[in-house]
Amino acid sequence: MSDEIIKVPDLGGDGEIIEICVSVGDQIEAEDSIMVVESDKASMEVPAPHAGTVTEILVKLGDTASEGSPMIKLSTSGGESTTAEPEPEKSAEPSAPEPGDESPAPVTATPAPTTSGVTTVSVPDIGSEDVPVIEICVAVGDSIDEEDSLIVLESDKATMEVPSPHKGTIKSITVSVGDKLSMGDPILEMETETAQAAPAAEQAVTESAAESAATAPAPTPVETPPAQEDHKTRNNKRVHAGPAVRRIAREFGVDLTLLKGSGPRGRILKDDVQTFVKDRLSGTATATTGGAGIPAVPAVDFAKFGPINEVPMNRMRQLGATNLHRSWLNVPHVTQFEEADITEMEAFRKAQKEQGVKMTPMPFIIKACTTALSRMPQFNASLNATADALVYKEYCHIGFAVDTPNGLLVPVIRDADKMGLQELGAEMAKLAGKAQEKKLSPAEMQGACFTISSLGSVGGTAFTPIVNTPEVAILGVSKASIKPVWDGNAFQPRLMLPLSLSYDHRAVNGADAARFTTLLSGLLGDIRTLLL
Ligand code: CAO
Repeated sequence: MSDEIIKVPDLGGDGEIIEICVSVGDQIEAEDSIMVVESDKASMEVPAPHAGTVTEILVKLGDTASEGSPMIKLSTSGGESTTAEPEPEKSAEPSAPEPGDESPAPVTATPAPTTSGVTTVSVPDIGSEDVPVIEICVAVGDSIDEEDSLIVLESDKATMEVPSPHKGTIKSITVSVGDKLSMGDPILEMETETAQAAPAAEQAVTESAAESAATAPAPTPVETPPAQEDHKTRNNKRVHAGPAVRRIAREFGVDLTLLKGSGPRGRILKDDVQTFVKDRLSGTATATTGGAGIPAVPAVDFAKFGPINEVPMNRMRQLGATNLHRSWLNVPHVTQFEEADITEMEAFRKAQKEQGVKMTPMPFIIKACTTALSRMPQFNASLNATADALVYKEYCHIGFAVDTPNGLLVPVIRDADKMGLQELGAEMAKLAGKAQEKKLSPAEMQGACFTISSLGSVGGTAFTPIVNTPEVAILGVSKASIKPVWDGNAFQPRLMLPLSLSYDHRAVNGADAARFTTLLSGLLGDIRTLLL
């Protein structure tokens, strides 16, 4: 471990420190913002060059940040004590990029005067090519002040606001969200209120920009910003916030125009966004909510209560979570419980095993389900899209839940009703193996009519599975155990298999559900009936 002094990099000029984003003791990652520096023209975030622990803060709010002045001490495990010179994550400031710099250069929109009083504003030197537009901050007709943000660009490394070089009115916008821009690309045309001479601090107009201004592009329709922002609101209140704050706001879906900045000159700080979110969440929890009417779960800072380790969910888990949540919210679930006496089935299974045929209870359960589905077709159905008709299926594909290290997968056995027990066992083993190896194709996970989720090899006496919508029912299977069952004369030790049938009560009524589980229980209780 060694302490490293992180110094202010070349910011293209001096600036005032308006925000310190770290505290002593913070463990930060490479690229995390250390502080925000604001000059006359722009605000810039200065990212950390390495991961480490902040051991000392060598600046305070209001200090002037100049190139080479120390910012913080960072304890790193690398053992190197050389001073790092991180490139700033910029929002808008003229400066040439360092050679080999992966971060884009600070930006200032480049104005190009035209004879008509209309100025084409082009992308300045941003140090990277093809940087996507993630936000358009103005609309045609907006009256804007000099330095108001026009667009926000986001590369792998940095988010950059491109501020207006002039006060004026937007005549046309030539870019859309998602467009990839490079230096010199026209952004918009604006009618300026004064002469269009570029301010001294701005970079010279590039030749390409000047040429594009000469043949100003035709106006294009304004892209609606992703969050359906109210342009009127935006017109009345320009947003003064750095890229990191904008990023957080985007992540939380916060419209920055609704916030009052507590920073210098009304600048919106991270704290403002956090406070806004907290207020909204606590408000939501008590108020009658609109929309789906579901109160949000308040965000909890678990680190306040002890050490934590946050691990992102992989994409498969996230998709699974979305599907389960959607089903749970949309489907009125009821679960019907039943037990099947599988004593005889188990004896048969064991006898098969002794002859070298390995078979778990699952193929029997699948077979019993396909038989029950053929006798009660209301379970082999789905609601149509408008939930006012039932779609009966004349095929019988059975999904079964497989627990994998990457999450729950549900492969589908096609035409399971046409298979014998051994074939079902083999097909199940093949698909379960593919699931474990992440080799299932999308087609192998689609088209199920009914799903079985077996926790029988794990344990438990019952559970309430979530219907795999648009199917109308799912069978949960728990661990079989020996129970005393009264035979009319005495208690007999019988192997009882717990069954839990969750169903969509819009499509299936309770009596039918009880009939279905009773039928299943009977089929499993006497497997000869599966042959009928
Ligand atoms: N009762 C008692 N024992 C059972 C049983 C039950 N209901 N079900 C299985 N067993 C036994 C099997 O017989 C086997 O023992 P033997 O080797 O002595 O025969 C043992 O448990 C292991 O079975 P298995 O898990 O290898 O095979 P399976 O056919 O029962 O299940 C599969 C296959 C893919 C369904 C299973 O591996 C799996 O992934 N289950 C988890 C599904 C899941 O996560 N569901 C929850 C979804 S909701 O979050």
